[in-house]
Amino acid sequence: VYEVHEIVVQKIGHVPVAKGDFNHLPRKVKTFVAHCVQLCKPRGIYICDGDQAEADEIIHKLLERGTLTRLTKYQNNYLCRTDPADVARVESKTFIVTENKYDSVPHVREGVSGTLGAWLSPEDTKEELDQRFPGCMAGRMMYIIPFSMGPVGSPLSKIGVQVTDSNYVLLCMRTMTRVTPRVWEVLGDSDFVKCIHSLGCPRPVQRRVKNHWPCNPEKVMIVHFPEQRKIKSFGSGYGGNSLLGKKCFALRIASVIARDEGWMAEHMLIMSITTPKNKEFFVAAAFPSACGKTNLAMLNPSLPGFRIQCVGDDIAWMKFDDSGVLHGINPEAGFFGVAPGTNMKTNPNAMLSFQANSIFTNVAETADGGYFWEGLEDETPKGIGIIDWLGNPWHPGCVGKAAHPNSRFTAPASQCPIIHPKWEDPKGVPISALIFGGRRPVGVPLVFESKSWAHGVLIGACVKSEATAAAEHQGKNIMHDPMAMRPFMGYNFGHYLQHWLDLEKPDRQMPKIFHVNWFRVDSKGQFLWPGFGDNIRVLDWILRRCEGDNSIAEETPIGYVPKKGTIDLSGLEGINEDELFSLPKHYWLDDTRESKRFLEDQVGIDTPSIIFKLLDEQEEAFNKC
Ligand code: GTP
Ligand code: SPV
Ligand code: MN
Repeated sequence: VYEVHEIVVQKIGHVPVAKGDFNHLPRKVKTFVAHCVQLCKPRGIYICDGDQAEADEIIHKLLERGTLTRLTKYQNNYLCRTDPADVARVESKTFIVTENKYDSVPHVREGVSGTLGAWLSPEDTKEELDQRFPGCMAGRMMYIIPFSMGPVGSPLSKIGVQVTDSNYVLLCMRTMTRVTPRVWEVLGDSDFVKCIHSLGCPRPVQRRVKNHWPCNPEKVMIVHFPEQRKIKSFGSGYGGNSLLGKKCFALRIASVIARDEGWMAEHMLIMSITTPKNKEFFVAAAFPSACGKTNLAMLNPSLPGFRIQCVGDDIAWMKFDDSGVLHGINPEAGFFGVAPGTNMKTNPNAMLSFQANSIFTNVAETADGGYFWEGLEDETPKGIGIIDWLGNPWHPGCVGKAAHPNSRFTAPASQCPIIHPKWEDPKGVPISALIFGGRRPVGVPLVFESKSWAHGVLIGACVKSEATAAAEHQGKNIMHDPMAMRPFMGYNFGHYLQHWLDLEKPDRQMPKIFHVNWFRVDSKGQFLWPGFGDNIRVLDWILRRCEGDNSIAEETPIGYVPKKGTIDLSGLEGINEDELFSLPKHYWLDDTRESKRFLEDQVGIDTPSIIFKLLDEQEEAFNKC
């Protein structure tokens, strides 16, 4: 025990400890930090405690430097404009490193380039990292961040330690994870996930820093060592590249831990729906990046009598308990949500979550100290001056967008008006249904249900979506994004499908599996479904199926679809049910064959045979139609 006010003068080698007590860190953490210091050569180390004074100090520094601007319209809200070259995840520079290649990625067909994760050999990785990390923090502070994914001390939670030379990253990690010295106590002598992040801009800087946002886009590299439970990220300060608790740990590393320990780490929201009969259900849903998870998780229902509460909006860790019920937690503590499109009509609960203590990255700014992005036109004073995400004057009708399409808000989940009282329950919440979805402009009905657990795994494996701005992909092409996990797989996707299949056991209550599509369009390109709050109508049908109502569904080759008139459309006008639910035979024959080709090409011999069998059955059934 040491006095809070005692000045601890410590050094690791020649590097001074600017804050915290190195000697009181758990032994394995000391070894890890000493290794990072030796490698990265920072000017000092700063052991974070997660308290408010720390946040105030960091914010003050970032304001002074110009990385953050205060948004004076709200309480403790800030705008950050990044280097325009550092705005999204960089999938092409993200790798999994294992001794055996096929532990990381499937056997891809010869001549085809793999899309389900990228493997790098330990030798090549070492060569690449040796060109980046030595001395990479020269002249910068190294922050040591203790964090818990999931409630501190919950049996479902996991601990990580991130070192970073970015205080913006520290600020966001404080919101997105639980940063507290209690983590050191819970950790003791156990192992933790080692996270090393650097902006890749040692001082004196070699490249011109834009927007007070040091980064190194030419040398970005994000590597995962699942066997060593270690992550190294270089060159980017942006979200999924730098907040290592999120996609790197909670999905890529955790999916491997989950396979080893018999649970699931998924790119899923978790929400609760209470029906007018006062019955509560929890569901988890997986949509690819920027396809509607945050919006669904906080939905404002348009049908009377329903109540929605949010548990999480991006990642779910789920495990079957002793009585065979799947329980899920949200391992995160905040929302890192897509800003454009968010407004009081589409997602009032998100809007209310970020009125204070939030950070806005790459949005536009109004002259009265507010945020602005596409979708806020009706909620922004007319004619007010606007500065776009690049720092230039902007007005409606300008060529470019005001906010970057992947601009984001970072807000504490505790501020969400509909956060579930059990969102931090260490046991998690019981999951009744799993829902997949994506942006599918043609062919795919509003909702359908799998015929079995295995068939649901097939539906997940066939998830496709129009590309979005969350990563570096361009254009409107439809990409496969199986289980909404394509960019987040930590191991061989074929083995992952087998893991899902193996989860089914006779003594378990397997959740029902569904697929939804809010994005089908008519011949003029207009959405056929209003979406957002009206998605409650689809959830209502899903829950009636979970309760065993067999009168509302009919079997088709792709699974069960709603019988006509069984989705509550009361109060909605002009819904073209026939078009919304049609299953064009030729579209689906092509789609089934294309999915089969995709799995043959991308997953090859690693594909569980039942998956091909079910696809063949689907093709045969359509041929008979
Ligand atoms: P990540 O944070 O990248 O994982 O994204 P997400 O899956 O949480 O997506 P989010 O809810 O942020 O939505 C992304 C975009 O889709 C936003 O621009 C939304 O306005 C839009 N969107 C969400 N739900 C709907 C819907 O039901 N209908 C339509 N048309 N658009 C939607
Ligand atoms: C996603 O792309 O799915 C996100 C944003 O949630 S990021 O954290 O950058 O991955
Ligand atoms: Mn996401």
